[in-house]
Amino acid sequence: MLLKSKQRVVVTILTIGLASLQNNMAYAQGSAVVGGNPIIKDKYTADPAAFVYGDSVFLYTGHDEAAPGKDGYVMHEWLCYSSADMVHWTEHSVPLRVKDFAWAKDDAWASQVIERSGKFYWYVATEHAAIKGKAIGVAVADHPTGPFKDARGSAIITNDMTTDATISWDDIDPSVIVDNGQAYLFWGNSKCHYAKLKQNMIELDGPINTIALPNFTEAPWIHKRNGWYYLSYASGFPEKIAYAMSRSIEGPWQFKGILNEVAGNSNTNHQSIIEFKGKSYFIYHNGSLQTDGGSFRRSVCIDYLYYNRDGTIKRIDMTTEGVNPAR
Ligand code: FUB
Repeated sequence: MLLKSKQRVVVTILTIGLASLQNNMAYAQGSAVVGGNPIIKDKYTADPAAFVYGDSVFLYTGHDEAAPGKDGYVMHEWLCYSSADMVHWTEHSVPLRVKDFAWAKDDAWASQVIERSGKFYWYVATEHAAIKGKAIGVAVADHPTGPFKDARGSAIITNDMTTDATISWDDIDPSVIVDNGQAYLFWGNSKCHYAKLKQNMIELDGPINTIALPNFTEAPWIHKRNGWYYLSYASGFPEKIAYAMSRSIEGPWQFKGILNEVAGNSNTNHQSIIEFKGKSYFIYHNGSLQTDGGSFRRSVCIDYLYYNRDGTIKRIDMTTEGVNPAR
């Protein structure tokens, strides 16, 4: 009897030990850990862009593949995740790679997907193979998870189309909105540009304009709420996220200050802002994933975003807990 109870103790200890080992393994692989920031724990994800479609949020990211200890962006593909509650995320098979654009060379930089008339348009920044510098391409699909294909066979924006910045990476970070039937493309690094898009979403419909924004670095994100247009962007370097507001999408823009502080563990912060099931979310990246996270191995995080009564936005509280399941 005594022996049996000792055996039970041993079995219990072994069971607890095994469960804890399994938990640790799951954490290391990121397979079974749900909730908290960063939201994706099994690979490095950067430059989030989300949109709501039906009952789900679709999240598109870049994929940081730089080896541990190595500096520089190594990014060849874009990833897609979906969620019905902002906490449980399903990864979809890689829907788009740089090599899907025959004219592109490398660098799957920031992107955004938008739906129009049942088609899904994915605007991406990538390096052009023939025209020096970064360029913006657009892919199209019938479903948010693809398959996506190059919608034009050429870039919609190339570096030689914007001459007010002398760097070769000023044509990056597309953000798109359809407002009262008119689509607009915003983008830029060091200068913030915008242009109208034709109804077909794959051609410019007018001149390229430049918006003066204090300390604009990159990552413009355009969104609209209650009659206000919001233009948030990465400011300075290391980056904070700042924002401006306007009653008209074509400005004038009024600078409203800092929205999110320097992450501390990543030079970039790249934001996306959405509303889902009655709450507002700030989706961004930092370098907090153990053990090799940093500026070139970034991870997408989500925290709540709160508006003041006058439409201005409260400063974001970056947390490790993240958000609760949306219902
Ligand atoms: O991921 C490459 C570049 O870093 C993006 O295009 C920028 O927004 C910054 O996050």
